[in-house]
Amino acid sequence: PQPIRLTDYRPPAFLIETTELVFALEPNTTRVKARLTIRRNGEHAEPLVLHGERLKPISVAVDGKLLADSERTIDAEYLTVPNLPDAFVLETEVEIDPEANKALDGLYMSGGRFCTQCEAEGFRKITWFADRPDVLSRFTVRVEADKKFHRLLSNGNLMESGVLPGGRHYAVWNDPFPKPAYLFALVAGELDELADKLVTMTGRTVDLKIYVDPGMSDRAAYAMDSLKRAMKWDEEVFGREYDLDLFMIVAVRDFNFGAMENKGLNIFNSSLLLADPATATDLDYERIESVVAHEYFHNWTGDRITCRDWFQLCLKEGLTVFRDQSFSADMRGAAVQRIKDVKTLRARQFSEDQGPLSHPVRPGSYLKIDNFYTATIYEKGAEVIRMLKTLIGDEKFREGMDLYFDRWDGHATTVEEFIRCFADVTGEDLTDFFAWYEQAGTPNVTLKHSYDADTRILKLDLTQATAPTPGQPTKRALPLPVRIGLLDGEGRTQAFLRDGTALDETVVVLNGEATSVTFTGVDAAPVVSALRGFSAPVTLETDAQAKDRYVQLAGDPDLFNRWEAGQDLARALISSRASGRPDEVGEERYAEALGRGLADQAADPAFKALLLSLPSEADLALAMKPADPGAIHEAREALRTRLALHLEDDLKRLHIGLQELGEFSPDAASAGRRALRNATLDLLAANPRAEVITLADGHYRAAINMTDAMGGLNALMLLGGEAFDSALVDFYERWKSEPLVIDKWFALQGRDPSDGALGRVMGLTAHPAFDQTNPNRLRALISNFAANQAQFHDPSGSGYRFLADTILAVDGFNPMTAARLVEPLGGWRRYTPELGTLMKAELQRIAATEGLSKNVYELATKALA
Ligand code: DPP
Ligand code: ZN
Repeated sequence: PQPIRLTDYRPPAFLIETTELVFALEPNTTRVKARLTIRRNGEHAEPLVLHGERLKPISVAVDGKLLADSERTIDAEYLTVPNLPDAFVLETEVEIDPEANKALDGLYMSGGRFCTQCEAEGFRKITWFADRPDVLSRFTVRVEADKKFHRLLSNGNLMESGVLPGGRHYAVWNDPFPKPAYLFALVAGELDELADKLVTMTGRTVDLKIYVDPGMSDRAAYAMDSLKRAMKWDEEVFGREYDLDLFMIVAVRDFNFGAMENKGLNIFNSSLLLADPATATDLDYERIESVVAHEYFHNWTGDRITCRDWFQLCLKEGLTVFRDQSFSADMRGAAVQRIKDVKTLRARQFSEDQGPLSHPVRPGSYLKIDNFYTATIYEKGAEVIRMLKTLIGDEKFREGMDLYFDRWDGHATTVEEFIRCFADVTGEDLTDFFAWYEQAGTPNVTLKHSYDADTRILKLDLTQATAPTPGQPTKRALPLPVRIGLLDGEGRTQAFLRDGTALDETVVVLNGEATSVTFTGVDAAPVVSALRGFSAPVTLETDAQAKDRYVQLAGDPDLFNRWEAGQDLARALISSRASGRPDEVGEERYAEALGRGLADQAADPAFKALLLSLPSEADLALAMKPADPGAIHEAREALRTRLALHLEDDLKRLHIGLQELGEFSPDAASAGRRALRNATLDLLAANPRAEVITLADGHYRAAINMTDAMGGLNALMLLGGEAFDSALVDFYERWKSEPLVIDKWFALQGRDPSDGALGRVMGLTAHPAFDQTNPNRLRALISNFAANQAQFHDPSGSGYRFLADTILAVDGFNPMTAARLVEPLGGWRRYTPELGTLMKAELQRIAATEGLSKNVYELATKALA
């Protein structure tokens, strides 16, 4: 297969001004009629080439005249019609089979309902079209179906509806906003409605409707509340108002993505929409809030202004993630949100960047764009926007955004044009900054400090370097904002002078390979608190000593760095253990510092919960070269056991003291207390004894919400034995009719770090409730197992073989989801040679398989290159 390259971009040869579609829905034989008004774009004589895949052709007509077979060509990917006038009407009819569509793109069925997923290239599986984001068209959609499909939904406004002969009915929808085909949506089926209203900033009333499985509308209440808060927030923070009179969300159970921002009709994976205290955890609530906001925010950053081509994906995704992170920070507290976002970035993006699949935020080529919905495009894309805001300041950032909305509303554009808006409002040349979009890899920054007590001068020397990544052997220096403050030996903030100005904190911009900066008036030997708030997506090495980290852990006013100091200390202690040199004195000291952190009355419980959790095994594996997951797991557990022993009384006291007495509330403060209480139990479980088993069992059985039930079950899993076995049976029996809860049951067992996990996971694939055609269920078990460092990386290689077998099986019907399972094998070069060889062999076996999808082929071959 030939890659598609950014440099090959050509404007569309034809534009489609209006699109009228008629769907006669039937599970196996849906007829789709399209009437397109088309205009030649520029002076040329090229034929019309429209995308179309898996379509059964019925007819093609131009300006009312049916075309003979000789007048057009239809192959597996295109409809080609030569010799056309400059403006004409194309009418086509095709037949498709939604029920057979297990790839879950285009039109398919989930739970007996029709639904669609068109991003990135699903629309071509519905009808012939210019399925590219720079062809924007006005859509009118008529949906006809049997009355048992009682809601008939599409984008925009409902124009008309009524009954038809033969027990059928219809609805006609019109979307006044021109949009690319990837934002098209259609839903038909039996659904309950939760309705609400919102009055916008200019006083317009918008109807809000969430459609869910019958009987589930109560569970959409939190999503509705999140939607209303997100709509108000976008008005207040970005000045953006909603545009249609109706905004709809539909939840479906079978979905490749998390959710999709179709104009006026978002479609959600039900796992990111439905919640009540009994069945959803606090993490579910938090994700619902952020994803509902994310998809809503796309209305401006994605729908009204869309991407010229798929290389610009970060234009909408990185920016919209930045917007949803900012929203969550305002809803839930900036420091805790930032720590969680950085944890995700490190776990997903940093590991991607250290492997063969490393790519720039704006990639230059691809085989399947589906493979580029990555942590780099999303999470690093958001970091780039955050840095831009740090570099130019809040006001200029807002001015630039306003200009972007003004200048590009209603268009498909590029990252260059986005950045140009900020260059225009600041008058700055942002050419260097643009390199963040084109250069892959995580820069490594070093910081050295020298302090002269006599002159009270502090000199900081910063350098940066980025290791080569595939296709980019040499790297340039990037403009890097490093936020810095100083503490004294007691942890108090020290003011200092920079160019004569007294400051508590400053941003040093590392603009080349090396930069030095001098602060004067520094009264005491400083502890340098650098990269505050994680001001750039880099790895940082400093000359700080353990004693400096303890000063920061005790009281850095920048809560990100306070947390980070603890993580750095833990990383060092775990790596000493993993290399056979445990630092027992250091471990005691660390435990004592954590104890003081827990006792700090001023600190937020959610923050303390983060303080208590050690760096993940995946995070530790990134720092160990080569990585030995077994040794990391042992070392991390050993440190946890020592902490549990040392802090036992504190942990038990907190566990009792934080017990919830009142009503459940999903708010951030209550969730923070539950997180801390569950974190204490998690740590106590590292020191297994009968007493702790009783405690965990009591926690599980007394739980009146899913957060605590999962906290108890997780602790029982870590403790193992009969109590865990019986709780697992109890949990399943209790929740077997709730698919989202049973996903959690599978996920937990995928994560089980105890020996024999693979055998149990393989056994679970034969469980009657396991269904590999449902992406949620598949990922619950398989992706969690592949992230289970200790067991997936079993020295026998059996974990790798199992994953490869699963990828090949799933590729037969759902390539997009199969491809997302390849990544855990991709990091093979980072592991010990024994493990790496076994991982590589499985990638080779995958790549050599006949009939592989482009999706899996691309990732497997890139991982081997
Ligand atoms: N639906 C996915 C998202 O919102 C892709 N656009 O990120
Ligand atoms: Zn998005």
